[in-house]
Amino acid sequence: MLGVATVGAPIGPALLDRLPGVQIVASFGVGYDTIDVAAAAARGVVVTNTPGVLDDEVADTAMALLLMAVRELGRAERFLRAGRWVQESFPLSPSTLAGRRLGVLGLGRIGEAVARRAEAFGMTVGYHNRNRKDVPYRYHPTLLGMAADVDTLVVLVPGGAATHHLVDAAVLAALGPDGVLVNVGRGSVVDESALVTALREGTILAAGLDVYEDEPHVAAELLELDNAVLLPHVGSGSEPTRRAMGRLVVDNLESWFEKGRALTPVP
Ligand code: NAP
Ligand code: 8YV
Repeated sequence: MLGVATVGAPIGPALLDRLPGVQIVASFGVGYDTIDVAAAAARGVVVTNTPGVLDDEVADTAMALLLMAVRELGRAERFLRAGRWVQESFPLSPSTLAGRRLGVLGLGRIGEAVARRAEAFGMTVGYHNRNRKDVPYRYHPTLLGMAADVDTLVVLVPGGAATHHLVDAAVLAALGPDGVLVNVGRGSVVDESALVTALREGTILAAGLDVYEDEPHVAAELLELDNAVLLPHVGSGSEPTRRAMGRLVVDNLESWFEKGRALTPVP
């Protein structure tokens, strides 16, 4: 076998050693935290991902989660479907979107697409990356500092050891009681048990999640919380976007085997 196309399957040294002829691992997705890139590089194996073609879809999902969380829209729909509208009005949401102060943890390709949308919704935008960028948004050198300055945190850093539990109890507390957390990055970035406590005790207002620590298993404590909007990792999940991702996987394989050059190798 000369090439492997994968959808999030763990790829490490043991598997690579069993496939000594492999030249390329073409992953269906932009995040590649399940692939041991160093082990691949050490064996001369190229790893590719699908950057860029899903930015708008995932950013739209982040905004949908944010709106649903702030305006309690999932809860409102459940209320209507339960036939309760004929007896009572749905309560007013305690908070609103316009005027919110957004902090993006991971202002990369998708983070910038979220920032553009947030501006159009009347929000101010700041960000925390390891490196400052040439963008018109306020840079925060620390995540805790940013969390203290904003009331809305959208997580878009990659998964992996370097970002594990970056969003912990202290960061959540700093967001404050009107705080909203949206995670479309990776579940491992957020300390889920600290998040459950914060949502339960009202340390923050609400959360919107597309990703979890133990997918596809979602903690029972999260399922019980009305102020958590929960999606099953569908950030990029439209047919057009998944087709574009699939096309890029194939284009990478074709380019590698025809021209000896991958189109979107990971760093
Ligand atoms: P990207 O362009 O590489 O952006 C990632 C950003 O995170 C970069 O700006 C990077 O800046 C920052 N970053 C990385 N490590 C950091 C750290 N330790 N602390 C602070 N900032 C850090 O990636 P992208 O294409 O926007 O995708 C981002 C992630 O979204 C993916 O890795 C994936 O996990 C997730 N995703 C989820 C879905 C979904 O369906 N929910 C779909 C697509 C992608 P610096 O290097 O300067 O730190
Ligand atoms: C999934 C994603 O990879 O691109 C990513 O990093 O998280 C998603 O697009 C995709 O759903 C395939 O599993």
